[in-house]
Amino acid sequence: DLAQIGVSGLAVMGRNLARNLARNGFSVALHNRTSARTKSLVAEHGDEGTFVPTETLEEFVAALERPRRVVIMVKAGAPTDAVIDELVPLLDEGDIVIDCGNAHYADTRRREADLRERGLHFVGAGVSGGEEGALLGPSIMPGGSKESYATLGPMFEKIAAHVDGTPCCVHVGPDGAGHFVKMVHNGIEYADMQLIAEAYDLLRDGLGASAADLSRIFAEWNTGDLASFLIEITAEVLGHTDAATGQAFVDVVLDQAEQKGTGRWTVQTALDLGVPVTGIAEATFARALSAHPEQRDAAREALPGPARGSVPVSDRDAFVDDVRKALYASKVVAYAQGYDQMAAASAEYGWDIDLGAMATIWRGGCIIRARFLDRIKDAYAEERPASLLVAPYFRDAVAEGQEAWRRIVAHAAKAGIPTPGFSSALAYYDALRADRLPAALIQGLRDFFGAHTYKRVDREGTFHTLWGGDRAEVEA
Ligand code: NBP
Repeated sequence: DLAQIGVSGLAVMGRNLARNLARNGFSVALHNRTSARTKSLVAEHGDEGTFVPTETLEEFVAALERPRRVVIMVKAGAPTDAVIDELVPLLDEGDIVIDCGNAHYADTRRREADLRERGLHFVGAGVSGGEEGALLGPSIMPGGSKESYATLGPMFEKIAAHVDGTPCCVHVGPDGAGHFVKMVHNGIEYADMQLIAEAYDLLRDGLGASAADLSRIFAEWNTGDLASFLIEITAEVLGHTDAATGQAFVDVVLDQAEQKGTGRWTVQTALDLGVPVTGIAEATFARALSAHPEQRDAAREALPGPARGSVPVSDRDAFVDDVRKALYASKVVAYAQGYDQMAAASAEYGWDIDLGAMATIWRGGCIIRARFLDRIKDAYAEERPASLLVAPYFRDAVAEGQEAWRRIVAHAAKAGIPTPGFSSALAYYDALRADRLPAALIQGLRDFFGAHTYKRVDREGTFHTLWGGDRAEVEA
């Protein structure tokens, strides 16, 4: 019997995705560059469903029913191209190649165009949820043609996470739309984690709470508006004790954050689209700053400033609550910016992304799954708001928390605790709501040194002042 779908690339993600498909009743052909992974999967989990192990790509392709559905789950970049190049000559018109790795959306656009020319469908599908999600139900963000989704969608919707009976999988849009949205998801994940880390820092050093106290505080927060996977696992990580030393685990971990690049891609792309994603950018830069130990050593010696925790907190409970509100407000800003970026890309590439549906499919399976995504879904249910921040629910929630937010940012500045996420989010909020921005002065300066011209508030037209002469204004 021919298999309904094939998976090539059986490291942690591919292996679990293949098992998830098999457990849901689909027959799965298996392939990996080195066949040891294929063999161990069948040896350890062969009883979970119908697997068809193969050793060569030729065998793999021959094992699949047509049109073939071939999932590639290998390292992003050159390895993905290597597998596609080897695979394509073996396929027939109408077959579907699905890249479930973390590809850059521009690569996906290139591959999709290339395969389309050869009569094949190429689907770049974002898959979130890590190892466990792949096995038990990830959030899946497939791009590619509508036609390919018609055959693929029902399978993916079945293996995806479900929330209130709704699958966390939807056709995002053509070509690279799925991988774009996955990239922004990861960018928001960076921002979310940075904000959580700042809340931790403020409470740990600003208030002097222990890691165990903080574990309880985060567990408590996880019962309210902030309820989310990341807050839940923050409580877990902070509550963990290092077996070797008996210290809090968080205290024995080197404070240098690593990154695999999706945050950076999100920011690079946002710069090109002209969308301010300050929350994601600050989060990406904060990781970069942490990862320069020599510079930090030199600065620790040389730069004066207040000692952490030197600003007293009079009401501890009120301070904890203020931090919670600041975290929530900053998080809304980070999401608002990420949604703006998806909207801008959708317009730029003609993807017609349903932004409310993105919130729906992020409610389960993925790393940023959170209670408040339901509210985002609602915010996009009717007319698209100019910003998530002006959607009534979020407008009110942020307004309610803004006094606390301002107190916390001021406290952090006085106490020398860096809060790039909280502070930049507040600056964004204030800039967005400003009557007038100092951009007027910037335009004046640009006109002075470069004759870049300006517009006026009181008249149509484009103007230039003769700065080097009599300073008369001329129409440009
Ligand atoms: P890795 O990203 O570690 O890739 C390992 C797989 O790539 C193995 O199957 C390996 O084959 C294969 N491979 C490589 Br490397 N070079 C190859 C080549 N030239 N030709 C053929 N196969 C090649 O695996 P992963 O952690 O399972 O992730 C898979 C994808 O899923 C990645 O794109 C990743 O970014 C994405 N992703 C990962 C997570 C996560 O939590 N880990 C979450 C979401 C998405 P071999 O066995 O023969 O060496």
